[in-house]
Amino acid sequence: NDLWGSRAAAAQKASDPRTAWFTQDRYAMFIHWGLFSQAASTWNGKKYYGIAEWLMHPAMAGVSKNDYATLANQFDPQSFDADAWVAFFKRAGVKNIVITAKHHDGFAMFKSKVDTFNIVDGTPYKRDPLKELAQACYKAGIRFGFYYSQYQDWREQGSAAVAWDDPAQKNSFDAYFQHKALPQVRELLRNYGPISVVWFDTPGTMGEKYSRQLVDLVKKYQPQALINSRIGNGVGDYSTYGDNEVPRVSPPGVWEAVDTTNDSWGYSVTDYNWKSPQELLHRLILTTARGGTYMINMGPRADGSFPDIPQAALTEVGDWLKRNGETIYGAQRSPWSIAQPWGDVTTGQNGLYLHVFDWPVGGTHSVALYGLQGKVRSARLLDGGASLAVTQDGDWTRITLPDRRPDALVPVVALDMDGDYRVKDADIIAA
Ligand code: H57
Repeated sequence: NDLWGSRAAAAQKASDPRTAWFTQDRYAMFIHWGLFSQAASTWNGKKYYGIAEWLMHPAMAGVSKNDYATLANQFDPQSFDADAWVAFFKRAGVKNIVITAKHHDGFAMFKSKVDTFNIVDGTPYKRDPLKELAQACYKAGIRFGFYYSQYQDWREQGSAAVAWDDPAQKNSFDAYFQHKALPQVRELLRNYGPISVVWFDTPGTMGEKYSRQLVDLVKKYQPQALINSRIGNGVGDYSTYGDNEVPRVSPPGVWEAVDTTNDSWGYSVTDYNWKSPQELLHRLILTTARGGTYMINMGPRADGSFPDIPQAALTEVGDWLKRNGETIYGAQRSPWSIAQPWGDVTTGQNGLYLHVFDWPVGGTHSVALYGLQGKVRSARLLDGGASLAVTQDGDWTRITLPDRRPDALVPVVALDMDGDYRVKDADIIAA
């Protein structure tokens, strides 16, 4: 069972020029928004503690599809404001977004002629938020992509590995796929302007011919759009790692880490395990340092507003990026394939950026690099500019830091170099 989709095939596509923006931009936002946001991990007054968008599943509340559909009667996101969302994306410093057009619950957050179980035809709201958001993103220069659950659709009997209503009503996967999945993806590709990414999820046992049909559709209407590896069967353009997984060793090819701001993806009243601003920034840096693109998820409330804690956290990361963005946007992976004991490294136009997560306390305040072959011309604090002493002695390069840790969420040391970033042992950080 190929839970996350084949990653290996995407490695060969590293030089595909269509992926250039994706590896330049480095930072994207994922939005999980749907009927599950309305339930927010509760059902009939009882609280559930799994991921909110899985509420319907028997592993959580096990809600029948008819009961679940009653959520649509109340779904009325009057606080949704596409321009306000986009202003937040800008402030957060993301360059691309991916929003759930249809999650496993089968509810379309866009106007669909294929199935009335959609936000325009099935709720009091009657507006198409994806249309408004796509337009607002386009105006502001934010790329727009969508998530579509191609394999699991718990509305459609038989399309998921699990079906808990009436097994007698089971449709075949093929019927669901031809009559709902393909035509809905076609609607999304035709009616929302330029699409940056088509993000599929958990292909499970879906056959290769289905993956190929989806690729053909994307190529026909949006040839520039990138497809993630969770389309299954190795036909995607880039590799998506596991949910909340930042790889420890630099992977080959074009890839992405996908993370939540807490543990749930959809808005949940039971999940307060928010990552701190610093933790989020560390994970963005660790991903960039391994050569990947980082996509961070937010789950808006059903009314279209964002919860305060992750919104504030992502704003802080955005403020850091305003002052230090050159270490992320357009930056390349670290010459080392793993992180340093004190933080991590990215490669810029003129040298290396050392992101110091753990400021040394006591002794000589220094960070050390093992095995760097090229000459370091000078070192300075990136934000503030104070120049720092550097020594290079055999295998060790040492930079002396000020005693007092700068106030930044993550202080950065910029090393000015001549372009020689060879290291003696890329996967060894200390002798
Ligand atoms: O959309 C988000 C994320 C991007 N991928 C989706 C998730 O909803 C798939 C997550 N699947 C993880 C998984 C594996 C086994 C079952 C869920 C709650 C209760 C039981 C489960 C989850 Fe399990």
